Parts: sequence; structure tokens; C-alpha cells
Amino acid sequence: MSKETIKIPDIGSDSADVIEISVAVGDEVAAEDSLVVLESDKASMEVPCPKAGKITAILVKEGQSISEGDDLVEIEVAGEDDAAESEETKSKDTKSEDAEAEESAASDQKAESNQDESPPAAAEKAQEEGGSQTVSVPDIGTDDEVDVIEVCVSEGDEISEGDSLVVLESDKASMEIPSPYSGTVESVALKEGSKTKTGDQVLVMRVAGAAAPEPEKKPERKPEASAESSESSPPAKADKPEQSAQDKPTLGKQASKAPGGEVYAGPAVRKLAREFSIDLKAVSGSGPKGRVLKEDLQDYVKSLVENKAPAGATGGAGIPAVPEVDFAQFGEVVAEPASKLHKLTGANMHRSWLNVPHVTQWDDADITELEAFRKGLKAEAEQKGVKMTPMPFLLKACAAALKANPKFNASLADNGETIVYKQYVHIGIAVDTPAGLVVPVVRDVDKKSLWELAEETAELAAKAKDRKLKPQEMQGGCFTISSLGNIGGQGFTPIVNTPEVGILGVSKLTVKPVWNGQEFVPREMLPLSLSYDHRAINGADAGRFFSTLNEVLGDIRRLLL
Ligand code: CAO
Repeated sequence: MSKETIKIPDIGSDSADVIEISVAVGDEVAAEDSLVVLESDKASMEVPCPKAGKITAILVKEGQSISEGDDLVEIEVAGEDDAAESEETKSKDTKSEDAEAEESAASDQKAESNQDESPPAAAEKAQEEGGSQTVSVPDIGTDDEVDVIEVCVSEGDEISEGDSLVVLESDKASMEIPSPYSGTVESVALKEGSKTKTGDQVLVMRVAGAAAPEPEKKPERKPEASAESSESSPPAKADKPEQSAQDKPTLGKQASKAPGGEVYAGPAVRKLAREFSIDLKAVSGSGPKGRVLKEDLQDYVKSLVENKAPAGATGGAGIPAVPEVDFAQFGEVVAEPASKLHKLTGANMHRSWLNVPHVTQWDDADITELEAFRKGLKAEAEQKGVKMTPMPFLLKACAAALKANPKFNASLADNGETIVYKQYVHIGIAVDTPAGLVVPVVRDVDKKSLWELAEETAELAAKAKDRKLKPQEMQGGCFTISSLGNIGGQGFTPIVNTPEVGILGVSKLTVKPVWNGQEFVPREMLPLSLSYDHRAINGADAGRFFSTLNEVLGDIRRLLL
């Protein structure tokens, strides 16, 4: 066994913060396991362990600022005996000396090769010359392919030097590649979701030359300039060497702020989140600075699977989630799984409630005469084998009100950019069934007789209760009536059945004293609650809807007009 101190490698910037320590003393790690996550203002990156072993000491602290060469952890390298160890140590020392010598030679060489043209100077030169320039993926610290997770520019975009071109992500780091020039994007070679590696073309851009050369003067100014245009010089060949010189700076220089806005998370966590299509903004981070750790993501996924709210998580739109309660601790309970229909209705209601700014208006319709007429039809109805309830009258009156007030017979489309006015009148009726609520739709209500509507309503309600409705019998509604009249209650606030914009709640008919100008007289008053989407309908529109509705319900002869 030999002990080794692992140091902070080249992180591409002067310093970075230790955001997360991914190991603990005593941990057995494999080669490439993440030791720490670092974050600079340029990038977030994981530092992998170069070899397998056991962590014996951690030499950094979370929050500490570190630089290349700082001690990171001490590990006991696995499977090496003492003899080998001393050999190894020696050879390591030698190796490291050799390596250092090599490195220094290499860096001297690099320095030499860059002497005539330092990276910024190359970029400056290209910028000054103008013309088409190919921008390639700089040294991203690995020979492996990495994912292109975002392409930030498109053809024709005017961009400035330093603007982000693409966001790349490997298992170890996420980084933005900034533009080395200012100019116009001519073509983009990388696509979101594709893979790329150091040296690949990112894009070709027309560089806005500082001294924008006039075509005929170009040869005079710089006859040997090969990067003038893609016609005279294939970008891949002409630009690459220059590009690689100018793109030499690694991660830190090239990388920019970790993508994803305000969410702090390491690349591995981001990758995992993408694989699960999870918006990291929804996950509460328990790490330093609220950083989202792998465990946070795991807890979040677990809670979604179990349909539980994670600790501290919100129920959407910033609403604190309702905590789970063990009801059995207070007494005997019977728990049974919610039916599919129940869950579907719940989801629809929730969606409507959260998306639609609801307003509910109330009124009483005087249906004394209507009731007298309806009751007078009883014998005829029995003969026909139909039950004439208030529902067909309500359907007819709503159809008249929808036609007179087209704003109610509409839906919002294109994210509210378009209002779709329907030229047909299909009305849904909420039906209470043992399995849950369903809303069959009566088509062309305006064209049907009261008898037809009575028959169809009864048929649809029966089918609903027997769960025999076809999907198309529950589609295409323009407006909904929810009648609790035969059940009870004086009023309620129905939830709009989106994408419809209005719904009428009907409560129990009661006899009320109504002032007729001279005296109070008993009248049969039907309590109505009209809920609507305030994005599509104003209070005045709703007032007008009620006027038509009450006029028709008050005197159904008006249907003939
Ligand atoms: N006030 C007083 N009595 C009423 C009434 C009202 N507003 N509306 C209906 N009634 C009476 C009917 O006249 C009938 O009485 P008779 O048998 O003496 O004639 C009785 O109540 C039963 O009517 P019905 O319910 O069979 O028929 P309907 O056409 O009124 O309603 C239907 C049909 C399918 C809408 C209804 O059965 C139903 O399921 N309602 C519940 C809807 C619901 O759950 N809405 C809530 C949605 S939000 O949670």
C-alpha cells in the first residue's frame, strides 16, 4: 500500500470554490470517481480520482477557494505492497520529475510556438482582418466526445466577442464556449443533442473587421491572409491552426457561468436531471449555497414516484405542498385507491383552477311559469316515456344565452393570442356517477326540441352511470351545466371546464317572497351560479348572459322569438 496526495489539476482558471466534497475519509474509491465539485465564475466541474484506493484524508473544506496544485485528498493506493510502494514512490518521484520536465519542455514549446502569435493576438488579428472565420471547439480537457446541450446562436445572429455560442457537457464538467470574435453567424455546425470533441467546427462567422477592408484593397493590406473568406481558403484547413492557437486556453478561459440560471448543481446531477426530464429549479438543494446534490434529485424522483411532496418542495407555482399525514394515528381509517376517473377529474379540476382566473356571479331565475308549464307536461311525458325535468329548459335557455352572448361560446387559443368563436352550440352536462364525475355533451342544443333534449339527457345520464359513454360523446362542449338541483344547496362556485370559458351551476329551486311592486308574492326561484374565465369574459358580459338566461327561463315563449 502506498499513500499518495492527489492535487487539484489544471482547472483552467486561477481559482475555484469547493462546492461539494463527494467522498469521506475511509471511502473506497475507484479510478474516475468524483472527489470534489468545484465551481468558478466560469464553470462547474468535478475532479475525478486518478486511481483507485482508500481515502485517508481530505485536505480541502467545502467553501474553500483552491487553485491548481493545491492538495486535495490523500489516498492509500490499493494493491501495492510496501516494496512495490517504495519502488513506486521512487519511480513516481522520478516519473513526476520526468513528467515535470516533459511538461515544462512542452510548455516551453507551446510558449515558443505561441510566441509569434499569442492566443489573444491571434484572435485580435483575425478580428482585425475580418472575413469568414471558423470557430472550433477548444481544448475541453478530454479527448472524449461530449454532449452539445445547448446551441445559443443561429444563422444570421449578430454576436459580440465573448457571447456564448454553445454549451457543452461531459460527465465531469459543463461549459459554455464563448465567441472569440464579434461578427455575424454564417452557419452553425453543431446541433443540440449531438456530440462533439476538441477541434470540431462550432460555426463559421463573418468577422466584423476593425478596418473593414474594401474588396480590392484586401490583397494589398495582407496578401498572405488565408482566412479572408471561405472561398479562397477552406475554413477547416486555413482556420484550424490559427483557431487552435487562439483557442488554446482550456476550460476556465473558455467556459462561462454554469448553465441553468440560478440553479447550482454539478454536471453529473444536471445530466441525471436531463435524463429524467426534471427541471432542477423544482428540486430543493441541500448542499452549500442551496446546491442540488445527487441525493436531492434522488429524493425528488422518489417523492414523485410515491406521489409525495418532498420536504420543502412546492406543489407547483410556488405553492407550498400539503404535508402527508398519517391519519391512522388519530383513529381507525379505511384507505382505498382512488379510481382512474377520480384522479383524472382531480387533475382536470386542478389544471383549470390553476390556469383560469375564475369569477362567479349569482342570480335567481324566476321559473314559476316554467315550472307550471313543465308540470303540465307530465301526462304527455309519461305517454312518450320521457321525464321532463328542468334540465331541457336550462339547456335551451343556455343555448339562447350563448347565441346572444358569443363571448361565452368561445375558447382561448394560441396561448391567449386568439379567441375561437364557435358557430355551433354543444353543451355538456355534469353527471354524478358512483365512479366519479363525467360530462357528456349534448350536440346542437339550439336545434333540438325540448322533448328531444329530455330524451337525450336521460340517455346520456344513463350511459354515464353505466360507464358506457364513448370518448366522442364527452368531447366538443362549448359550455357546461352542472345541476345539483335535485341534490341540494343554495349555490356553489363551479370550476370552468377548460377549454370552455363558462359554466352554469344550478342549485335547488326554492319558493321565495318576491316584491312585485305592490306586495310580496311567493315565486319559485332557481339559484344560478355562473363561473367564467375572466381572461375571456368580463363581469358586464356575464351580467348580459344572466339577463338573456333569466328572460328565457322566466318566459319560455321567448324561445320562439
Ligand atoms: N331544483 C329542484 N328540483 C330539481 C332541480 C332543481 N334545480 N333540478 C331537478 N330537480 C328535480 C327534477 O325535477 C326531478 O324531480 P321529479 O322527479 O319530481 O320530477 C328530480 O330533481 C330528479 O331530477 P334528475 O336529477 O333525475 O334529472 P335532471 O335532468 O335534473 O338532472 C343530471 C340530470 C344527470 C344532471 C343529474 O342526475 C345529475 O347527475 N346531477 C349531478 C351533477 C353534478 O354532480 N354536478 C356537480 C359537478 S361539480 O362537483
